[in-house]
Amino acid sequence: MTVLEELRQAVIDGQAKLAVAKAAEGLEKGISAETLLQDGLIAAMKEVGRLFEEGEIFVPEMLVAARAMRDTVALLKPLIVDHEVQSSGTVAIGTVQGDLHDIGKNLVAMMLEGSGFEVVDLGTDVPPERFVDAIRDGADVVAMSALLTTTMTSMKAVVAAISLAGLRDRVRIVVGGAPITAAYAGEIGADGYAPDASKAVRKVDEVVSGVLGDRGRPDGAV
Ligand code: B1M
Repeated sequence: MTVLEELRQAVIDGQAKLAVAKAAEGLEKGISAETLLQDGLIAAMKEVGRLFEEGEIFVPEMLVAARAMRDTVALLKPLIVDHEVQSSGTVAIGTVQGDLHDIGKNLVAMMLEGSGFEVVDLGTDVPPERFVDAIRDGADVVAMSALLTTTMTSMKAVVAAISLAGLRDRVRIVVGGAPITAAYAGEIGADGYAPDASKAVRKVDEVVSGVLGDRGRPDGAV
């Protein structure tokens, strides 16, 4: 097996220490942190999702795999931030109400931080009013993540709560997560959608600097 295959297997098996060791070995062998993240960790979580869907593993196995991924991301974190994008502003990020998935959200937060944004991490299962409070506390961008088809509808509730509070003109809203699409972002009145963490940084950068900042014109929905 290659180091990448061993890394993937360690994450799938929920062996955190082994996963960290394999990532370190990969780095030593000259594999980039981005490759270890994409082709190792994220690929492993996709496989975990497949195994869960097919009834071969259950929630506890998903949980230990998630922990193995988190520990390994901590090792790679200093190496995978995008230093190219120069930007500024405060982003309040959270996984929407009812949803406990935080790995993707954490990756987005990490890359935003590495790109010069101030990040306020609201955590998981975040109710609409906490996003509203974060804007009152000075957030320029609200970034929402959802992994479940049953919770993605909470994004609409957040946009509505922001409008109801009279704050819609003060903030840009960017959304993402496995079930989210650009069309859905447009439907709920968000300013942008990104399919992955590095594109989320670019999207936040764009909406903050006004490149795509017109209200109601998320990319793909124009
Ligand atoms: Co859950 N889970 N889970 N889970 N889980 C999924 C999402 C699922 C697809 C698995 C499956 O059936 N194949 C399925 C959802 C089905 C659906 O809704 N259609 C599912 C289910 C059903 C559930 C439960 C309901 C299971 C149960 O209890 N019966 C339950 C729900 C709990 C809850 O939230 N209320 C549950 C629980 C869990 C665990 C807690 C065990 C664990 C999460 C641990 C944690 O996050 N701390 C877990 C895991 C690990 C998964 C899978 C296997 C992996 C998710 C992950 O971390 N992926 C997942 C299967 C899958 O995704 N294939 C699955 C890696 C991560 C890097 O990717 O989060 O997609 P992702 O983030 C990506 C992009 O989406 C994007 O950037 C990242 C990549 O760079 N992105 C953004 C994310 N947020 C963004 C925001 C942006 C922009 C981009 O802008 C703001």
